[in-house]
Amino acid sequence: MADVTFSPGPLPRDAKVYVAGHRGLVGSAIWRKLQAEGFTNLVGRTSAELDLKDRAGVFEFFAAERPAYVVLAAAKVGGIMANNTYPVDFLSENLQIQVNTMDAALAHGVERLLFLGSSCIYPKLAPQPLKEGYLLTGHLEPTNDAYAIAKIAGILQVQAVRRQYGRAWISAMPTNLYGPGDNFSPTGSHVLPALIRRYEEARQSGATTVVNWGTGSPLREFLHVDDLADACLFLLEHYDSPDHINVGVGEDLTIKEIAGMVAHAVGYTGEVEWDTTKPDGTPRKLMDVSKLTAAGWTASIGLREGLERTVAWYRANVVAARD
Ligand code: GFB
Repeated sequence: MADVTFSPGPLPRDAKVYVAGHRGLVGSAIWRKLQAEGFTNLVGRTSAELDLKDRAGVFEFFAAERPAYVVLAAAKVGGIMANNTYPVDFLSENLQIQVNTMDAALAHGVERLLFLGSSCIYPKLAPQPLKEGYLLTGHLEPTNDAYAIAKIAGILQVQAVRRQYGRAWISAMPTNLYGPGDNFSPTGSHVLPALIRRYEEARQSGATTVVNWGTGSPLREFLHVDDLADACLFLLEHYDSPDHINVGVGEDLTIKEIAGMVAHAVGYTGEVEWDTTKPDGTPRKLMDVSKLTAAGWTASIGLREGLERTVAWYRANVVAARD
């Protein structure tokens, strides 16, 4: 902590904060959180207004806006099939977004930046729960190695900026996320929104069978995105280290179990089949959250409650928008 001019403590509520990716699942939750906490000078750009892959455009944006703080929540993200099918896009687009944003933030004097990664940075067969120190100790899960490599590069860039320039930049690695504003595309989404949509559509149409992907036996941990947003502000105000820090709930369940919870939350009572030609992905990725817990933060939204809220959001926003 001695290598930086930033001192952890409350961020001034009138400071200019740039939330990169403020329309996405994570960025929009962080935006809501900062607004609720009284931040009055938030800056965001849609991808149509500012393409973070456009290096010159990103530098122009930073020169004009000069944010004091940056939350880097912009990324190309997707579920297991999207990652597996489009590795070039996940590698190249994420590297460009990160490098451009961090280079421009460095050039324009940003002292404090939070970079967000993912639990898929850890080796496929790492011991569980995943401690931060397991990074780069083994082979990655092949279905998302391209995305993981981009995120690992981001962690390294944050560390390099700290080492070379003494800036108080930090990295947080959230576990699998869900919540309002998620992508509910049947082929591109993560498992939770996919199940919510599939079960809801089956309930509405009276279908008696749904087909999920894989064997249902992999274990996953789910964090509500509003909890992540709360953790992000906590970290911006309290955490200052070159080492990335895990953000999760510290508990996981099988995909079959989560499917049962989604069926209950949605009110689907039919049969469930498993298409084992679809990939399972990594068998387990449970975060060790002891570092974050010791720092003073724990998640507060239980999975049952979070699921009910997400189903309600889906019905009010996605289903209603289609009707
Ligand atoms: O959420 P998910 O796509 O991502 O899939 P990962 C989790 C598990 O749910 C896998 C199963 O075992 C899937 O086979 N699953 C069952 C389904 N039915 C479905 C379905 O309809 N859709 C989806 N998507 N899955 C991603 C990575 O891995 O996790 C990203 O690809 C990122 O890089 C993200 O890190 C958090 O947890 O396997």
